[in-house]
Amino acid sequence: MQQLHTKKSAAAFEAAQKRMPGGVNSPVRAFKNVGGTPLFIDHGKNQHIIDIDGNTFIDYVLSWGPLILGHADDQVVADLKKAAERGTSYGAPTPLETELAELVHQIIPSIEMIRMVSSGTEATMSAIRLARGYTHRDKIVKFIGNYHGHSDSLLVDAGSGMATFGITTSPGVPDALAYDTLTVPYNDTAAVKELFAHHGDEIAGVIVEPVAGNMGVVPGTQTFLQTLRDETTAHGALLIFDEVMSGFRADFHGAQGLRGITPDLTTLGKVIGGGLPVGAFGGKREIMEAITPVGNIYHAGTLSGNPLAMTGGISTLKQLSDADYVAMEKRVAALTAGIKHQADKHGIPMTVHHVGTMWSAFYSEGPINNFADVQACDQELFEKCFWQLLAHGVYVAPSQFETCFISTKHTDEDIEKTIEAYGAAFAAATR
Ligand code: KE4
Repeated sequence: MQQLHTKKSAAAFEAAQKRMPGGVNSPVRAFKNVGGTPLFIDHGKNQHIIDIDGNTFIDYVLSWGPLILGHADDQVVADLKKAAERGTSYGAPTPLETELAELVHQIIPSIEMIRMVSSGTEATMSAIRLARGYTHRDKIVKFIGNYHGHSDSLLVDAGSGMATFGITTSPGVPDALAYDTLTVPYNDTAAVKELFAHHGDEIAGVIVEPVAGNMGVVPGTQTFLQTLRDETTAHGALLIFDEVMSGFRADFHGAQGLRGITPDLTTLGKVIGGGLPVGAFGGKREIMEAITPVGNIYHAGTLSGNPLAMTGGISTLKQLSDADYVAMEKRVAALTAGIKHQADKHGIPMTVHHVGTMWSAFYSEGPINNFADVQACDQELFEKCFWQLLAHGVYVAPSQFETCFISTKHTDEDIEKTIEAYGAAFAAATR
């Protein structure tokens, strides 16, 4: 167990709060859900991050998903250095954008055509506009506990940082806009059928995390996802799989590859940029060609597809193979089984979920099938164990409503160390 020194982080946090709301540039980093001082990071390498007080951690947050090759992967860094020396952005097309577009299509074939953007929020915001413009309808459907970024229409009954702060619909979203966002409990097939029976011909699109990651990992059931596919097809609405997180994470070929269900549109982010700001939306050619400049549904972006960000994505995706996922999934299975074993040993209520390279430890007997189930988890126990894990050199997501990940750089030894850390955390929490 390392003595957690946070003196420098505390001073850095003090200074940061003077100039940035909450001292952060994204709320979940402020550790509000677990209290205490957020750790300010000095650098990372492979599966480790080192904070400015010199504490070293096995990192399972991995920048909320993007770093599937771990921090500062040698090849990615080398490729980025070369790209930066040639220029970082031209505001003009480059062959690199086509190269990444082709790579994505090979891995996720439903994405016949794609538009690069600079964040997951921009990807989902644009996909919603496309669905509304393409169908000439206004209503969209999302699911309680799903988070699709912070564009107004989607900040209704959202998960992730929204759930962490208990504000599921943000002030500032006009009622008129929220009115056109219909929300349904996740995995509630009957409620989906009911909604379509009453509003089917008003619905432009349904956006869903096919494997939810913004209330912790909660997989969409096959029946639920198939019902979304059937109902949207029957009523002329578009099915949008928000795979910003699950893309290249739930499976190399996305949750759509795992479930064998083809959406009309897919949104991507995180891994597709390899740690640089990249998002994307794409899908059927006839739908995507409704986007400017071919069609008249507007989308634009100064840094969309810039060569530096494209290089981050290309360098990352080119190094990944199905074999990598087999190895990572084996480690995630061993890790979550070990956590569950330790919890049972110490009488801690625990439900573990894992899909591909995504995993969550819910402090609850379970079952965990939707947002309400996650809200019922033992928050106090989560918080206690979170700090104990840090003291034992393990950095997990600082909120029960977030997902943990793994990289190709995590080793069997890391898994063993993490399971031991959980055992020590559970022992301390029950003393
Ligand atoms: P960004 O705008 O943060 O790049 O992507 C928004 C987004 C869209 N869709 C899904 C399924 C997502 O998970 C996200 C962002 N995920 C959160 C993690 N829960 C980002 C972390 C943060 O907000 O700081």
